Amino acid sequence: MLRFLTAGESHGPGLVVVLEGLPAGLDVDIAAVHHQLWRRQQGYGRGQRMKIESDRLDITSGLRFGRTIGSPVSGIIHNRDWKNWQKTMPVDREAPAEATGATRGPVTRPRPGHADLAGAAKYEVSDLRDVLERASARETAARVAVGAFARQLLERFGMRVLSHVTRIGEVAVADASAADLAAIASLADDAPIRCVDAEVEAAMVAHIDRAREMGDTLGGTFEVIVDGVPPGLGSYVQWDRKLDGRLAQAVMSIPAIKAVGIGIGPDVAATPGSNVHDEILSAADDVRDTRTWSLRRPTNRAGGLEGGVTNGEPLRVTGYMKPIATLMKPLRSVDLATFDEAPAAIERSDVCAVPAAAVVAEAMVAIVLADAFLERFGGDAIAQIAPRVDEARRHVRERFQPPSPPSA
Ligand code: EPS
Repeated sequence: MLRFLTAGESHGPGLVVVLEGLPAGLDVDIAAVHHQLWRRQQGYGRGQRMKIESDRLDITSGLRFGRTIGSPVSGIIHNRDWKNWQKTMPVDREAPAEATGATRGPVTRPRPGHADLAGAAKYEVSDLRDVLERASARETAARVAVGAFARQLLERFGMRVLSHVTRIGEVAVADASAADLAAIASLADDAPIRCVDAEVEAAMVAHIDRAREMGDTLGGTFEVIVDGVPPGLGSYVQWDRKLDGRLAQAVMSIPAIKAVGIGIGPDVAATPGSNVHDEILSAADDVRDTRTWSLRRPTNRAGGLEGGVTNGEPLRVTGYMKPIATLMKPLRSVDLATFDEAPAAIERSDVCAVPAAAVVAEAMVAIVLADAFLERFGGDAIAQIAPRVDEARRHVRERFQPPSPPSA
């Protein structure tokens, strides 16, 4: 329903996005798109590049008077750093006479953990820059721009996308799944790590400082949460329609993400069923939320998905990020020009980008969820979708409630 492409090299002129499938009639807050791009640039542990960039999406189509018109939304995020790379990254055989920046020699020592070596084997290039420019996580800025539109569609229908960082290297919050939504929602966007526990956050910052001093890098984990999700998105009837699988693919596709968990994630393997599955209780005796069904779940270890279908509980998706592959104290590698053993190349880089990855994962989750939402309720225009959503809500509310007492 919703599809997008991105293009662009890390040190080229910019990143281009094309997003197709947004219904017409969605009021878009363009400042909010820029705000998401800004959020991705925050976080303790980022390197010098983020001081150069100030990402904004220059929108070229799809909107008129701030509203979607059903046509593809497209735009470009200009790389401010481009002015320093015009002689290294020209598109033509020779850089134009007016090109600025340094002329850099070829990169020949692949970094263990980066796409350098595998990419060189695949595309048969001798300068690893041809690989690393596109493999760079700079591309995630484009995904955040796309995600910002998906997120506004979800918000229009009462969903809210949040995230928080739960581990940096050895330092972790005690129980990530216990963090409450209000605390996560109130995290400041410019907090150093965006962790709900201030003491743990201070220890995370110190951990990153130590890693930087050692010339090392750190990974970690983050959780993305979406509340207000209607039950019934995704499906169990075919493998590629299971929403947990689609979310895992989307989050795993973010550079450096090596595992994805839904709800309590990998802990399910070591925990008995009685402590994994979330009981289903009647909400009849509780203060009932009249907007939804008369059922409640005392726990949400399943992370809002059962059978690959949303179950009305908040969606909880955890991403596990490996440490960044560029080490200032490099690992051993081989110079592919001479075949001598040599330390891996050092490219300017970040020490830790877990807080940024959390923002990127919010975008990817929003895109997948918006796609599943449009599958269920989709139409060409917001005006067609809104009554379908209302009707489904009413149906769920009426279908799942205690039978009325027999009339006398
Ligand atoms: C990256 C290396 C660094 C990061 C970059 C990802 O860039 P540079 O080589 O220009 O210093 O800053 O991330 C971004 C530019 C970004 O926008 O997130 C890499 O090798 O993946």
